[in-house]
Amino acid sequence: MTAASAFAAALDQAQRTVSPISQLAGDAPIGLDRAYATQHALIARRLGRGERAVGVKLGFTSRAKAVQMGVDDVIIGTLTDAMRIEDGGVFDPSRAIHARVEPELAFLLGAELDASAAGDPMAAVAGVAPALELIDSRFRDFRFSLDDVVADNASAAGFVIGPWTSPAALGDGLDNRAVTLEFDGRQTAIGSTGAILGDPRRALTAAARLAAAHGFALRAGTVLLAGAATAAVPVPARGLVEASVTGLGRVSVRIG
Ligand code: OOG
Repeated sequence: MTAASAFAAALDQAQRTVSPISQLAGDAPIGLDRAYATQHALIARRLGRGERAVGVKLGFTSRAKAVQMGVDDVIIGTLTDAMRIEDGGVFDPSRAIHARVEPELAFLLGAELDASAAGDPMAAVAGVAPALELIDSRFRDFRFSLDDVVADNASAAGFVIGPWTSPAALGDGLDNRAVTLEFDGRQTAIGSTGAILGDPRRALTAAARLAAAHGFALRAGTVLLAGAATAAVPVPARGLVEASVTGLGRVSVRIG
């Protein structure tokens, strides 16, 4: 049986050399536990090179994404400081195999988010922001099983966070706000925050459950990407990609 460390080495090499690889175990699934062990080993390699873990991301919290990729379980991955791009900054698509972009919502934890804690998970949230996520599967043709994509750190490649709004200033709920994705001012995708588990606050509960089950920490200061509100769109060769969420503002990244 191939060890998680060997899978991690292959995924790490694929990312660093921008060369896609075959799915990890073909038709024989590697199993969710070994998939998360692989992801942790992959992140350990990155932390060993000096990166810092700064957050987590959820995948497949929306139907649009689950249908697009043919999987239907929510998954969790790790964000490092090296993946962060400042709002309005640049993403170089030549560093990715076949990058796609998704409009999202981000949470900033002001306190530890604990799966066993009762009550409103928003109590642990210090800020909410519009976000863009760049994903890039290390697997050929962007095709994978659930275990593969877990091992591949949920396809994480980059993320951009817009302006934070404090929960006290949010006003209306978070469950029905329009989300748009624009390329050079042209609308490319439109969705609703309600696409994220019916209400993105449920992403907090899901993250707490997955973190407890699979060995992730959700401490104060953690950024949490709640998952895409629309299907992912291939990044253009160059140009400006922007997302907006009603009442939360805009966030952008320049491709090129
Ligand atoms: C996996 C990542 C999914 C989301 O927001 O659902 C994801 C992928 O589709 O490659 O980030």
